[in-house]
Amino acid sequence: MAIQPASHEVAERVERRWAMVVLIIVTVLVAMVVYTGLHWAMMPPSRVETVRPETLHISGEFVESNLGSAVEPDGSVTVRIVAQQYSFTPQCLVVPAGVPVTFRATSSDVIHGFLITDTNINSMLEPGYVSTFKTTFNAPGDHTMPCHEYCGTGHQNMWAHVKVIDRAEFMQMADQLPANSRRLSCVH
Ligand SMILES: [Cu+2]
Repeated sequence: MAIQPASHEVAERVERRWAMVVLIIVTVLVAMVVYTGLHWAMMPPSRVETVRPETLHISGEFVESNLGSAVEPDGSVTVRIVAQQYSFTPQCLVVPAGVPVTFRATSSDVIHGFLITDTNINSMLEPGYVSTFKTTFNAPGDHTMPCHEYCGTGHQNMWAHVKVIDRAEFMQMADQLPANSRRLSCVH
């Protein structure tokens, strides 16, 4: 009859094996964070900017008439967005290709997700905080912007469109805006 190893030896071997598995998982996850951070410029927000979610619609930069795309004096574009259960305002964004675009977005109720397909934009929108993101769209095209953070029973229907158009066309649209409005969107 073979000599059975003592039970504590077996336990030790099994524990060491599982600890190794955990160590490998943690190492892979850290490597993924470093890789996406360096190569896809995917970063957590670097600063904290607060806003009062209960007065978004009354005053400040997130009032409805101020949402959408605006051309800044330096030629860059700022897009302001509000997420709420279960839609984004505006529902259709229009931005120029080849121009630095800054997104400023927040939520008026619960946590929502902010992701634009085929770009490095992937963030969370939290009530009380402004999420900012800078990017440049290389080429004209259509992207979708789904909410990818479960936010309630209507979550799966929550998404918006992003239309990237030619720079000259965009600037022409911006020039044709009425004097009382500086914001562009493709919502009709
Ligand atoms: Cu949502």
